[in-house]
Amino acid sequence: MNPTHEPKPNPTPSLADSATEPVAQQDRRDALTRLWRLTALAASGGAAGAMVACGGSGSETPPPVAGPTPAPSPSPAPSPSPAPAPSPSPAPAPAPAPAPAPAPSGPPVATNFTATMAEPWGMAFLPDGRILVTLKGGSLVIVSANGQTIGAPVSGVPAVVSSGQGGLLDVAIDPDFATDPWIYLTFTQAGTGGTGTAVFRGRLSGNSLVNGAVIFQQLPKGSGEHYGSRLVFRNDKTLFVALGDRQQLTPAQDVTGHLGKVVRINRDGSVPAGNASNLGAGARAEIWSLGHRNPQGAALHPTTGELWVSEHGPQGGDEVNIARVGSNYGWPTKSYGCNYGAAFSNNDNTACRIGGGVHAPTFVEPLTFWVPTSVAPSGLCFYTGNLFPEWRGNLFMGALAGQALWRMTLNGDTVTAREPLFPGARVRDVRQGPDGALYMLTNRIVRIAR
Ligand SMILES: [Ca+2]
Repeated sequence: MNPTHEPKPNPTPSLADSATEPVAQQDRRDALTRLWRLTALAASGGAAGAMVACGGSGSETPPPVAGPTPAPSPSPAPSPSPAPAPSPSPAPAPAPAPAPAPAPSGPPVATNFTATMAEPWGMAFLPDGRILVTLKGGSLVIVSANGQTIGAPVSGVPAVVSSGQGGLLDVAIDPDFATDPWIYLTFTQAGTGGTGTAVFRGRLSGNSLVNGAVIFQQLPKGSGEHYGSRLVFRNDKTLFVALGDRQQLTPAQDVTGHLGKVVRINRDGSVPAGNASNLGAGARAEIWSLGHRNPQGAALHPTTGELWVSEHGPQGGDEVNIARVGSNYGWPTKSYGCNYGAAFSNNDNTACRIGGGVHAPTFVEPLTFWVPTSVAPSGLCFYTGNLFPEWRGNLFMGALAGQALWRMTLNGDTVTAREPLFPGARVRDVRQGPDGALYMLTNRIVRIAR
């Protein structure tokens, strides 16, 4: 990869590649870090809004911001301006004119939006502002729009194998949810040969899923971790499913199976036209792209409509990629990370990188990667809201081991800078709310607003 894009190795995740960041950003990050530490424990909900603006449902248009505006209330002001006319009578002291609606300003503040939950994994906003949250142990719950109530488990969810990284994983709502309320789930399914990721859908009716069916199964099943998985609807209403390699390595290059692949299916599980056509005889028709290790973040780019994914590297080598049809991302042949236990010094892992690290020309280079250690990337979200105009078009990524929310600035498809925000918790998922706030999933939902 172009060396100018390569992050500087640094042992401290919170300072990684700081050399690429403008000084002002570093100062800002330091301020944010202090702010987060101050506010992390301060429980104070805010109003929530409705519908997801990133993550699982790409075909939705970002709703107008109508949610919680910062404190100064733009009340229905009768007097539009400080009355310029000289008042003939000095008598009644005019009420102070309400301030005009303020432009969003002030630092981002993270507050606890919900109580803690048991191993939450994925979340999706419903059109009415409530939030679906999966719990890895096997439950789907609905959080009220104000974050105050976590409902009883939704019935009709399939039985899952909750062990290690497996369980009930991602959730997405149908692009046409308003008229046909299908919910889609990824989960760890038992079957011949072991376990595998599968996709289930059911119609949400009250606190139940009805008409439920498994619409896709990752094959072959087996043992190991690395289930993936994220669900993202493309603008044509087909469904991307990001699938891990199950720690089996070479099957990520085997086109007769679904391990280490992004697949694309129709909402009923059938196979749409337009998937990879360059993979030769015997290739699975669902395959969109291959050579992925364990993609646990995915989001649709708001203007290009392309699928961006984050995936875990081994020891270092976490990546962000644009998953393009028929493209091969190199695992397990190439990685900027090293095999577990490989030694390196001075934060320079170049000598132990798998296959030398460099992907091109045989495979697609990552847009950005993390070395020499892993941050363990999870959910992805492009910010398109109005609450943080300075963040519009940025890519956000949760980090588990790295315990932060990463913000990446982009110039087209190039990651131009990145910084970790709100350190101190494992961030499993991140979504934009209809109010323009960011909602990150740690062991609860945390709302980032100003
Ligand atoms: Ca790769």
